[in-house]
Amino acid sequence: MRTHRTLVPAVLVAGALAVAGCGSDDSSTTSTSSGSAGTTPARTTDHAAAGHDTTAVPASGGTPTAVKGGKVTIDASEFKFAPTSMTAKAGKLTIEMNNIGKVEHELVLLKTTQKADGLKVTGGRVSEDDSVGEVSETAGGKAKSHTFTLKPGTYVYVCNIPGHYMDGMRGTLVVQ
Ligand SMILES: [Cu+2]
Repeated sequence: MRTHRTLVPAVLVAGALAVAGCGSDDSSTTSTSSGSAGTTPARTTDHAAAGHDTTAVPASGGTPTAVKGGKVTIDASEFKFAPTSMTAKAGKLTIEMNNIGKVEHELVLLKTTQKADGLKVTGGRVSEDDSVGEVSETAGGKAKSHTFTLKPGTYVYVCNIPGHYMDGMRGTLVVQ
């Protein structure tokens, strides 16, 4: 299963970069597309060659935000977090979730080596067995904080309100 799983994030990263307007070199590719998906590993290297830093980009895409001072604000909305990838130092980290959306969101932090977009979904939610804490459900327009004590490793943060993870509410945190 592992060899199969590695292919998917590569394609997703390529797609995410294209959506983010990373260069204009992709504009003509759709004209020859005949619907056979998943054949574009070359596109990732094109972006790397164009000077975009793809080496440290997790599956969720974007350049990791380096958290300084042990505190970070993550914006939540329908249906995403911003930023979607972060790095932080081990120890205490206060995450303020600022719900700039209209519906309720939460932020559950999971210590896992799985990719942010690779968690198993059951009934619209992911398992919280690996949870190290959470910013609990917060209404639209409100903010709430939680202070975590984090060991080095990789973490994924999700909104685990049914359906929200699948709709894109996930991100990656690397603790050093
Ligand atoms: Cu949500």
